[in-house]
Amino acid sequence: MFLLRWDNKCGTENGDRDREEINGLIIILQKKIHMSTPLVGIIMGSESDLDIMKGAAEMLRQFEVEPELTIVSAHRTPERLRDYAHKAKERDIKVIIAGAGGAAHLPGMVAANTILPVIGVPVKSSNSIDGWDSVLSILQMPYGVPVATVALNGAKNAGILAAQILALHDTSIAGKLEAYKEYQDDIVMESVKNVRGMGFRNEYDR
Ligand code: RP5
Repeated sequence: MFLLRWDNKCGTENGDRDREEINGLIIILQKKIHMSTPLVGIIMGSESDLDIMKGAAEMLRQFEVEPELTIVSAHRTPERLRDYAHKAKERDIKVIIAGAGGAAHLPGMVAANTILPVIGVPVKSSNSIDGWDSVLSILQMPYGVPVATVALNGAKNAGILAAQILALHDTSIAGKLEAYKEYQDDIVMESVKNVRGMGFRNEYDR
């Protein structure tokens, strides 16, 4: 529709004004499209990780960051892994959250193939030895290829950490993180009141 109006009026005074208007609209649309491209990529080795990994997406949504989320398996889809990691930066992803269980090489291999920060989430999966296998696989990255590892099943913290990284250049996300900290403070103070109400002595909060 824009182009039709543009074509019809080209060369006239009105046409010049319309063209400026249209160029302005195009810039706004481009900015909107840019804003809506995902800034955080959440990937996991298997659909069986989703129950845990969706926690990262839920947390990011609290800060009004809509991430993308998909399955990328290091050992079942090694080419997809390389491709995802290589293209992430040019796709404007700023942080990758990667979760896996068992011999969890996904976060490390993604980190090996991109300069973006990678947050690793060890998942306690069905094939796991109490989660230690994935904790150590993700945590103990050799020198040169870091993966910021959160706790076992700590996808929610991965979401918060990703938001904190984005907040370095986004005051709106930073504001939401501040509010989240205050909310956590309020929750604890509510518990302090509850516990006190149960008759326990507390001289500190007198
Ligand atoms: C890992 O193996 C996955 O990340 C998952 O945690 C675990 C089990 O995968 P499935 O056998 O359930 O697909 O690669």
